[in-house]
Amino acid sequence: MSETGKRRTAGALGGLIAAGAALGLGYLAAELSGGPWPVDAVGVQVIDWSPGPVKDWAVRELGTADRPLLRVGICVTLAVVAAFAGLLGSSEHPRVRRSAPGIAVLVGAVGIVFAITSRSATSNVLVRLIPATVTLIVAVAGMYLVVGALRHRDSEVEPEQPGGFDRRRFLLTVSALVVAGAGGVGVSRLVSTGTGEAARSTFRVPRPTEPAPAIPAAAQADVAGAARFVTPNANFYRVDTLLEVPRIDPRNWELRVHGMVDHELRLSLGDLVSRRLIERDITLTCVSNEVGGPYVGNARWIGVPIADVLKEAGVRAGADAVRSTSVDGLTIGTPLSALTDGRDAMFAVAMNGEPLPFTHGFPVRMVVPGLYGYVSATKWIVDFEVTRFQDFTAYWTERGWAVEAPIKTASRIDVPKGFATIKAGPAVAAGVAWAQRRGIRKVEVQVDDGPWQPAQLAAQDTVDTWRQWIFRWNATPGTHKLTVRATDGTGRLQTADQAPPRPNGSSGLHNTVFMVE
Ligand SMILES: Nc1nc2c(c(=O)[nH]1)N[C@H]1C(S)=C(S)[C@@H](COP(=O)(O)O)O[C@H]1N2
Ligand SMILES: [Mo]
Repeated sequence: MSETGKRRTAGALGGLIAAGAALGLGYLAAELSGGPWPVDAVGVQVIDWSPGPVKDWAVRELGTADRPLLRVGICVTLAVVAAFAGLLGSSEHPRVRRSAPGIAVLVGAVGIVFAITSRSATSNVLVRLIPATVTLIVAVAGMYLVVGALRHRDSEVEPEQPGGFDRRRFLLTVSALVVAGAGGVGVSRLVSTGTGEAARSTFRVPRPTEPAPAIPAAAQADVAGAARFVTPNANFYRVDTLLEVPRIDPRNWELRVHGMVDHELRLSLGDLVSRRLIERDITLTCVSNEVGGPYVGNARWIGVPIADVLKEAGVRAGADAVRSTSVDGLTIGTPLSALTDGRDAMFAVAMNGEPLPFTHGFPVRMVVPGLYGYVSATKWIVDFEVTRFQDFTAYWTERGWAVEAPIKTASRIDVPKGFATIKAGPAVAAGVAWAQRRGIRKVEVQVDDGPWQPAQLAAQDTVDTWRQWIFRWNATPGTHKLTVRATDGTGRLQTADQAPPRPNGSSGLHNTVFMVE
């Protein structure tokens, strides 16, 4: 490779490394300040701008991997731009060279704009600016250093190599940048578990005033590969629209209850949990769940009945909805009737005996039995406004999802999995069925195109939880199919009509095809 070629390669590499250092130190600044990492600020804006079909595709094809992939996509884009800037920075022409830090300024400025405008866990603009500003400064400074190290020094250092550059200085510069960037990420890993967890652990799970009855032992279907009746927090599905996870300090949290009420309330976490607390098993389901999909989970929650708080605030005549807002500004609209009709709608503070995990809404989220999460389960809630549906639109309804969305009766086969191979002879299938608020009365399974046969039902915990089922049959060699359907507690059979998740939840029957040997 010619000296010029080497310098160009070094330039591209140096640009990449300068960008990496900027992102690494920006990440540390985000961790320390609580402001958004600029990559996440851009990512959240991309999420908000994505047309419905794109988002549907991402949820369907990428599942929960969509978030890391979005980050990777943005970083790869930045890497290309940074390498290009570095390449320009290796030019012999001073004016071209200067465009390298110029590009860093431009890209950094974009980061600053998104840090201010996009949804994020902090509303304080100054805090929002910190990580983006650090990123910009490091990016520009890094580019300057790289460009400086690449300026060719024909006569002085290596006169015998025209077009060459000071390799020692370049190596020192990029090494320093690598150490800075990697150090930033490394240190932020250390402090992230520390600071966040310390704040979360200041909150002790309160004793429920009304403990839930013990879960019947027979509610758990003991079949290898079937879902656990209670979903462990670590395995609980997560659906939201942020890349960073808000880590609210419980000491600073406050819930504002206002709108069409007689008395506005401002509740600290202490105020909230000093009220009557109920403990309930409730199964959450996401409207984006495809037939047979994983976005459903069952947990034991402790919280304050929302009806109690509404009563205290005094709901004015004419209200029919609540608009709740999470710390990042995302809004959810819930029918007032679902919060006052006697079901166990709550401001939840505990999930399976622990404070809510950060990913599931710490310190407080809503849980409303019978409604899909996007119209009821506001995580990181900070604002609760009693209002009318005609007076607002919520985040998801602005994106083509239904305003009201009760959960549809559904059933799922967990074993045998699709494309599994099982042994011929007596075989066992198992799964779950749910119809929150109505309960499950019957589950039936069809082998190939045979008759519908009743499955054995595990004990029902409550009408708000899913119910497990087991089905035994004699498997004969070959490729076979099982199909499942449920009947809810009102006697209504689950519909076989296929519907996609949008606008108000998928429907259709789940089946699995597998091999018997
Ligand atoms: N703040 C906030 N709350 C939210 C969401 C969100 O994007 N932001 N997503 C909702 C959706 S669509 C669902 S299905 C549930 C999922 O709750 P989980 O992530 O705890 O399982 O949270 C709901 N609450
Ligand atoms: Mo959802």
